[in-house]
Amino acid sequence: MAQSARITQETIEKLESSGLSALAVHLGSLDDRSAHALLEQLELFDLDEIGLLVDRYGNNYVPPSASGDIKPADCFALDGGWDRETYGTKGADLVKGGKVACFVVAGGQGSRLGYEGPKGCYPTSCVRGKPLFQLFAESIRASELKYGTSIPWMIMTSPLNHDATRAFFDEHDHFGLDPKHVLFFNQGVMPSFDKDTGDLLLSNPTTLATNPDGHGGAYKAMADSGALDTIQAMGVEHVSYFQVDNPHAKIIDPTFLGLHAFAPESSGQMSSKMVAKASWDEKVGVFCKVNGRTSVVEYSDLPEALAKQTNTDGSLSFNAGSIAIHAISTRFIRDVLADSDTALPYHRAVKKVPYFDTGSGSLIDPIEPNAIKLERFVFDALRVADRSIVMETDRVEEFAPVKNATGTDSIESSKRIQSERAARWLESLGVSIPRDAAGTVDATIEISPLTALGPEDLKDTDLPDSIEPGASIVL
Ligand code: UD2
Repeated sequence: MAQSARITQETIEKLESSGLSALAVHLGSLDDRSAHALLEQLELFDLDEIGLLVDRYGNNYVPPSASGDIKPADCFALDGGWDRETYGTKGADLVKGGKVACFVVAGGQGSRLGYEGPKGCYPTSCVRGKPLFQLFAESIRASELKYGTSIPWMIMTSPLNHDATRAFFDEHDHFGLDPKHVLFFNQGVMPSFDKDTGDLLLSNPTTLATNPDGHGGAYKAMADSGALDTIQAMGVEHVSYFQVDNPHAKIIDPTFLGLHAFAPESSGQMSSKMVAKASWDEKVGVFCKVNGRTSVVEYSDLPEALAKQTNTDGSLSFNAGSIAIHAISTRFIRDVLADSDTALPYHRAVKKVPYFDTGSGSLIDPIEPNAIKLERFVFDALRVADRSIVMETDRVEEFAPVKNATGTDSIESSKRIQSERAARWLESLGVSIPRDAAGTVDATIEISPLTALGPEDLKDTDLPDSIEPGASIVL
């Protein structure tokens, strides 16, 4: 087949020099239109960089050892010793001054939940089954009313769910938010490649197999989409970052924002929240000081001996679990982008990726993991911040993740935590709550974010004196 005029010798040589010769041969076998379609995709990538990444993360890959001096990170503890009130006031002033935007990473699918749509569309609230996106939108709306300001919300999607996510918000009229202040953008993708040969995989004869580039792709996606320029033009200086799978994330938290931006211990670049780990092997990243720098060491990378290490009182030494809640200055986002190769190394995952086999001309659904996927992690940037602080928060208050269909971090466990938090808010105001012998709430209680963002917002609400066992109530 005559080669397409567009497949110049230069393209072939570039592919071959990047170690992608199998792709060069395949391109040569395609007709013009097909070759053009595949070339268009290839031109989205820096093939030299891809060739280097394939070489580094393919057969020659050397796993990074959790090397260096690893110590537990310092944290601003829940039980105080620091001036929560002053930082809360300063943080509230930031919000009132329009200097804070929210940002949710929502590129993941709900597949671990057995739900095929965007995770944010998943019915989650414990009585009404409000979707995650609605709970966040109502929290933002309530915060706008509470602080008398507009709060822009960035939503990072992935090619897997971008259109469905946008359609969902259109269908629900942005849940009462001003559409001009809800900024959707797609994260980037990376080519998946064969773990043995390093060849880029195809999902069909004219399409590269790609994977979302990780929540660490958020920095580049914010900039490339123009969303970062937009929020900075609105006067935003700090971004409140959270994950779509946590309905309890306190996405406008003046105390955290004030500590992040004004504590002398903080450089105001990137700060984090933590909860005390439930167990040494809880599947959360752990805040550490690595060679003196605040870092998150993912649970899979923390040596078991350190994860199990205890203090003299028996508590875990490395007990600061990351719940993926951060405050990030817009200036720091620019700094990370300027130095992303250092700030955001790729992480390698070996996965099963169905692919088009150019030899046999058939689609292969591999039985064993056959491909390398590369992604970046948002928290790797912590190490390039000058002084990054970690604030402890309460697990029930701020961590009710929905990741799995059953068991740990499931919709069931999240609903139990939702009722527990609502019960604690009501008990703090004198409402009698039924609890079983184990102390678990014997009712299902949902408090809408539009009713209260915290117990302090219920002081003027008409509350029942008590709740009947087994009741299901919404406030
Ligand atoms: C993450 C953290 C873990 C802990 C836990 C808290 C990592 C690697 N681990 O575990 O340390 O903080 O959360 O719940 O992050 N996402 C995107 N685009 C992507 C990949 C992920 O938007 O390309 C989003 C995804 O929608 C989800 C979040 O990032 O909301 C975390 O995704 P994950 O499933 O990779 O991480 P997980 O939950 O295992």
